[in-house]
Amino acid sequence: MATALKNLNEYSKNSFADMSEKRFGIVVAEWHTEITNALSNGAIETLLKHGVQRENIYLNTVPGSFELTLGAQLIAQSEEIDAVICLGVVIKGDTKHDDYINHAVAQGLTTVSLKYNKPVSFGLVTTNDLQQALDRAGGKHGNKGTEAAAAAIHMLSF
Ligand code: RBF
Repeated sequence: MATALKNLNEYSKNSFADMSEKRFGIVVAEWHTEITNALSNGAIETLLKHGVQRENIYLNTVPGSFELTLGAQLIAQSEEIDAVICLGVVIKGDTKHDDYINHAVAQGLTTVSLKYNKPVSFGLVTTNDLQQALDRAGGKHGNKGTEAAAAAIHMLSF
């Protein structure tokens, strides 16, 4: 569904469980850092807003979005961590690299989530250009980092 039609920033927080003892790993890709930093800030703000303690948020970086899967797995395997939030931006170029990366990450994060029975949020912004990415990192289409954090909280309340 298009972001313009559905924006998880509008979620209701009433039905979420107590997050004060939950531990979150955030994995952020280092490509397009002006955008991934905004996603990461959105995710952290959302966790704090829902009562997560600052010391229970573990921020890690990976070189690019392709590495989000291994980053997620290394964190998810820790018994201390309740949920993983993965953030990255892949912008379409002249070649099909975006397709390969995006599909690999979608499949990889699904696998990690099911393997460890933990929420692993897919906060990968996949766009045609930089402006579309900015629009989704605190711009007119909200912040996908916020949404990824909200999705993790939602699933921990499942
Ligand atoms: N990583 C990203 O996070 N976003 C990108 O837009 C992106 N574009 C790439 C384009 C090409 C042609 C290649 C080869 C890699 C790109 N990567 C990108 C990096 C990728 O996720 C990964 O870090 C590297 O391929 C090393 O495994």
